[in-house]
Amino acid sequence: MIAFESIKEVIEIRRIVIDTDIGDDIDDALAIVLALNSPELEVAGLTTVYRNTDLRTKLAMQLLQAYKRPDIPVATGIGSPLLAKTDMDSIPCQWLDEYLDTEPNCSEHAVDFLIEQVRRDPAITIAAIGPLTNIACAVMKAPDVMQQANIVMMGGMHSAHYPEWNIVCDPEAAAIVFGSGMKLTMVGLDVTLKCRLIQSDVERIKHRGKSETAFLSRLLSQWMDSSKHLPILHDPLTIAYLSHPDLLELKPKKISVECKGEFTRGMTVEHRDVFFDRPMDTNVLAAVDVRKDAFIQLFLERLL
Ligand SMILES: [Ca+2]
Repeated sequence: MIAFESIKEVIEIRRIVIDTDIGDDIDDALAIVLALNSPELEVAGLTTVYRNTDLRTKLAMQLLQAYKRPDIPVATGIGSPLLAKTDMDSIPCQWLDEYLDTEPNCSEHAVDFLIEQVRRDPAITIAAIGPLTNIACAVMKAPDVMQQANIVMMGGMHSAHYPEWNIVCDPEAAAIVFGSGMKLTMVGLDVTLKCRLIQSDVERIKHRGKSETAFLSRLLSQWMDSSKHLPILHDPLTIAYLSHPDLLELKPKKISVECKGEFTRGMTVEHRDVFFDRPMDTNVLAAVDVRKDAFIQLFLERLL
């Protein structure tokens, strides 16, 4: 059997920062744990975004502590969308019964943290699994630095018209990111909706019995009691793609974010030349298909 450290020596390690809205859907926590359990990935930091980011930071730190990685910095980011209205008093993570009562371990603002990470290591990947407010602000603050950034984001949909959550929460931020010229890979509902856990998968996670999974099991139980449905692995698929790119089929596309439409605000719109069935000047690599069974197997192996 090859030791974990030996594996780390022979595989190419990809450094990532995860920009997350952990605390609403359970899939952010599942995605972060998947990243921590992937020897191909080195998590250089987490940044929090959308609504009550102080609370999200506490939850992220609690999760890192459960997995014995309190050394990973968690930088708190922007709660308010650029222009969209949201209820800033609403409490995310209201399904969680307690929070870690400690000071944040990173005093740097998430936007500055992201810029600094890309400045120091342009090969780093930002895994964006929440609304794109922090990343849009980083682009506006340091466009030359962020032009080098590699963003892999969960969000949007190109095969149907639907206002996906991460885009619709801050369409203007998404429009800035899609129009920025950065290397952008979009893992949208087109593929993530195919990746659902079944009850027996959840039971295996809940009853794993390892000390580090006890906290995740508690989150999962409380979230399912509140949401009344099984997890869909939107954010974990985005993380799995970083260690196993062959899980997704990608195609270059030209995609814009609709910010004005009466019925279409927050939707991602694909531009196509319908006469010759070809994309126009492309700005995004978009996931068009997923090896679902291979992904679910990988996900469960890594979590368990
Ligand atoms: Ca998320």
